[in-house]
This record gives sequence, C-alpha cells and structure tokens, in this order.
Amino acid sequence: MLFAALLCLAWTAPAAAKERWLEQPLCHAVTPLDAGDAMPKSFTCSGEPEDYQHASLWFRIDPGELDPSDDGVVLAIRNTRFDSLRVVFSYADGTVDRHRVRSGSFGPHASIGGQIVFNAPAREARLTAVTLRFDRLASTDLLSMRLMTRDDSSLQSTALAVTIGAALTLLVIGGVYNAFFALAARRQFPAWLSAWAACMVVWGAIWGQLNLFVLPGMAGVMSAQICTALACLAVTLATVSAVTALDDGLVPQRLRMGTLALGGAIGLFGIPLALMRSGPIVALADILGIMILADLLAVAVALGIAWRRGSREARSFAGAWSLPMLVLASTEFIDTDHWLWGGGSYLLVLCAAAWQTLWISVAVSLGYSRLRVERDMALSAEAQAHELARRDPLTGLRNRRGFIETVSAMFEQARAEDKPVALLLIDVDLFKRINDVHGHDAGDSVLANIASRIIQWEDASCAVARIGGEEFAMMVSGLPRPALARFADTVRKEIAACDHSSAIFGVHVTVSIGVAEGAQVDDFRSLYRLADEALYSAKRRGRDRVEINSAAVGADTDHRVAELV
Ligand code: GH3
Ligand code: MG
Ligand code: MG
Repeated sequence: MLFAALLCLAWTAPAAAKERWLEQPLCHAVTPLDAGDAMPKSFTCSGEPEDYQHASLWFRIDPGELDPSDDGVVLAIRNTRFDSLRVVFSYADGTVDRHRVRSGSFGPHASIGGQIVFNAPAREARLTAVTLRFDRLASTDLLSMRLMTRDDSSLQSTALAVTIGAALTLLVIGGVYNAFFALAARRQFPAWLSAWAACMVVWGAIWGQLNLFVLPGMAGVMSAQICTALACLAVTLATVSAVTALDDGLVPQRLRMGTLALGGAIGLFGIPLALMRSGPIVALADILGIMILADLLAVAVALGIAWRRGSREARSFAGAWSLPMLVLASTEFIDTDHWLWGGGSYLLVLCAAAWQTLWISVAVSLGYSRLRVERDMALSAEAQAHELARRDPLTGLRNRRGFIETVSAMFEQARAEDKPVALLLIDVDLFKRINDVHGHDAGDSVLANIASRIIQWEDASCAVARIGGEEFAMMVSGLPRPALARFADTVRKEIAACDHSSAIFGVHVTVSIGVAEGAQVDDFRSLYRLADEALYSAKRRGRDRVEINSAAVGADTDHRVAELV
C-alpha cells in the first residue's frame, strides 16, 4: 500500500515539478588534466564528447527559464565514477558561485538517493550559465543530471529518503525473517534469500548514500564500484535461492545447472566491471544486461516447469519474482532514469526487491503453517495407528503387545522404587465348551462382559489386557502379599459374578488365576513365566481358584492358601 501510494506520487510529482533533465548532446569541451582552472575558450554543442576518461570534461549549460530569484536553483547529479567535479554557477551581474567535490569527499553535497547536489543561491541577477568540469569521468552514459528549483529539490529528497527507508526496512525484516526460517525449518533456500536480502540492504544503503553518514570517505568511486559488485552478487544469490527452492527432479538437471552457472557468472562478471575506471564500461554493462536477461529467462522457465509439475514453491517464487523480473527486464529496454524523483531504475529495483522479500516471506509462512498442519495430522494419525496396534478390537482392552509395553515400564519403575509388583494371569475355565454349546458369538459376548468388568480395576497402579483368546492379564503394583491374595480372589469372584444372561442362559462362567510376585524375579519375562506356572497349577487343581507363586486360594479350599506342587 505504501509503495503503491509512493509510486503514484512519483509519477505525478515530476509533472508538477519545475525540473530540467540535462541530456546529451550538451555543449562540451575536453582539456588535459594539467591544463589548469581556466575555462576552455570554446565548447562544442553537437555530438558526444570523446577521449575524456583520462582528461577533464567540461559541460556548459544554459539554465533556460529556471530562475533562481525566488528560492535558488539546484543541480543534482547522480553519483558515478569520476575523480573530481567542479561546478560554477554564473550570474548576469558577473558574479560566480563555485563548488567542488572529490571522490572520497562529497561533503554537504551528498544527498540521499545517490545524488550530489549543488545549490545556486537566489540572487537579484539571473543565472546565465552552469559550467561543470569532471576529471577522469568513467563514462558520459552513466551521467544523469538535472536542474530544478530548490523547493522541488527538497520535496524530492524527502520522497526519496522515505521510499528508500521503507524499502530498506522491509528488506531487513524479510532478511531476518528468512534467516530464522532457514534455521528453524533447516531449508536451504530461505538462507540464500536472507543472504540476498542482506546484499540488497547493503547495496541500497550504499547506493542511497546512507553509508556516508558514518563513512564519508566512501563517497564517489568506491561506493559506485561496491554497488556494481553487490548488484551482480544479488542477482547470483536470487538465482540460487529460486533454483534451490525447487525440489530435485522437478526441473531438468541441465536447466538447473545452467541457471545456476549463469547466476554465478553474473556474480563473477561484476568483479572486473566494478573495478574498471576507464575503458569500455558501457559495452561490458550491456553484456551484463544481456546475461541478466538470460538469467531471468532461465529462472522464469525453471519456475514455469516446476509450477506445471505442481510445485507450491514455484508458484510462490513466480509471484515474488514476477515484479522484480519485469522491473529488471524493463530497465534494459525503457529509460527509467527520470522516474521516482531521480531515483530511477535503482529505486525501482530496490522497491521491487522489497516487494519480492515481502511476498516470499508471506508465501513461506503460509507454506510452513500448511506443513505444520499436515505434520500434526500425520502425527495424530500415526499415534492413532500406534494405539490401534496395541488394542484388542473385541474388548477394547490392551492386547499382548500393548500390555508388555505398558507393564515393562511399570515393572522397572516399581523395582526401582522398591514397591511390590504382581502379575495376574486370568484364564476363563472350560471356555471351549461355551463356544461349542452356545456358539462363537455367545463366546465373544462372554469375553466382552468379562473385559468390561476387568477394565474397572484399571488405574495408575493397575494395568489390564486381553493377552490371548480367553486369557486376560493384570499387573498391579503397591500391593503387599496378604492384600494381593485378597485382591486376586476378589477378581476371581467378581468375574464369576458377571451376568452373561444376554448371551448364555444358566451357565456359570468362572476363571482360574495364576499370580506371580515381582520380588522373586529381575525381569518381566520371568514374572510372566512364574504366573503362567501358577495358572497351570490352578487349572490342574480344579479351576475357579487363585494360585500365588507357591500358594493358592480356591473355591474348594474355601479360599485357603495352598502350597504349589
Ligand atoms: P481350560 O479351562 O483348560 O482353559 O479350558 P478351555 O476350553 O478354556 O481352554 P482351551 O484352550 O481348550 O480352549 C480355549 C478356547 O477359546 C478355544 C478357542 O476356540 C476359544 N477362543 C479363542 N479365542 C476366541 C475368541 O476370540 N472368541 C471366541 N468366541 N472364542 C475364542
Ligand atoms: Mg487358555
Ligand atoms: Mg480356558
């Protein structure tokens, strides 16, 4: 929203502003560097200047209708590569106003938005000429100069500062967010995105000349060179982040590698281009422009292919990349220099980068929250499957597997706390006969009735299970021997008292119980073996009775404790 408002303002502002862009051909002259301060005798007002990279290049500009009598005139020049620049404002009354900046020292002439500004003070007399002298200018093609009234200049500076500040803030937020996301989700592409955002922040700060507040010595050539290198590095990082966001196999390997190689080549290409002070800078910049276009195309094709194959990341990246790609590509074809209060293509790219990081951060967050929901669902399905695998479907009690898992831990803990622990194996007496006489369904119903009675004993110190066809088990902790014997017999009697009349009529169903105490053994398996022996003994001794290790409580003995043979 903020950007939309600023962009609208940016397009309407120049129409209202009284500004004059100084385009070639300008009246110019070239003199040797050591020719002194004297102005050249003649200026050529047609064609383009030549052989100026190791000389002094002069421009003489007629300010036209711009009259400094109201509030003064401002000459704004975009920072580029030169050694020094002198500006002379000449007035009709013969007075002159001189200014000078050097690479490494712009002083008060440095302005936010990559501009160097020179104020022609308001005088009674008319401003008749503006003369500029660049020493060792790298290229006239990189020059961007305009004259405007002072009011317009301060308005535009404010707009530039606000836009750059907003874009940099968004980039910082996006960069930090993606760095955290890369750490939290252990994904590679947000790390590259974060690096890209960091690169854009540094680039934006240096291009906008914010760095000069702390490091004024970076003014001029050094800043321009770092910006070139960073711009190329940013393209590399953005390419890597987009390609690594797409899963292996979604994009043909050759396209993937080719795009990465192109991105890497752009980063490397930026180094010599950044270092150049003279020579065919513009020709090389054109080659770089073609490489960037090819890179954008390769990334667009990779995203398109991955999108068609159903990649969510590709969709998010396409949304994020579309605007910066259009902006970057358009700056190759459209002259955007006059846009955005003189910020031109640089500010456009910075705003597009802020848009990109914002879009991707939102897309990544949505994708991550979707992943979390899917993961939670998978975890709960897994927990459900885990639980089902440990439950008996007929009775709902734990099955043998679930019981062993639960009671092994219980057994260990009770032993560690030196608490008595006991295992009760409960087997229905003569169950086969019930099946044979009343049918399998009636047998099932009896088992379910017994289970619903047994489950009532379950609590923190008692685990119950159906561990076989007509066999149940209970693990109890904290019961000393006399209480254990009474409990086991209560279980026997309560099960015998169950009402099965809905399934079988007039049949008394009893159980035999074998009990083993944990004090006698070190592990659960041994405990189980002892309980099984006790159960076997209870069966042999006539059923419907309890055997505790070497002792038994039974119906026929009127619950006396009997010795196990
Ligand atoms: P004992 O007193 O010696 O234990 O005699 P029993 O008949 O109970 O023992 P046996 O091992 O001979 O028979 C157990 C029967 O339990 C045999 C099998 O058909 C039946 N059974 C096992 N699982 C189920 C089940 O899920 N449902 C039903 N209805 N019957 C089952
Ligand atoms: Mg049995
Ligand atoms: Mg049985």
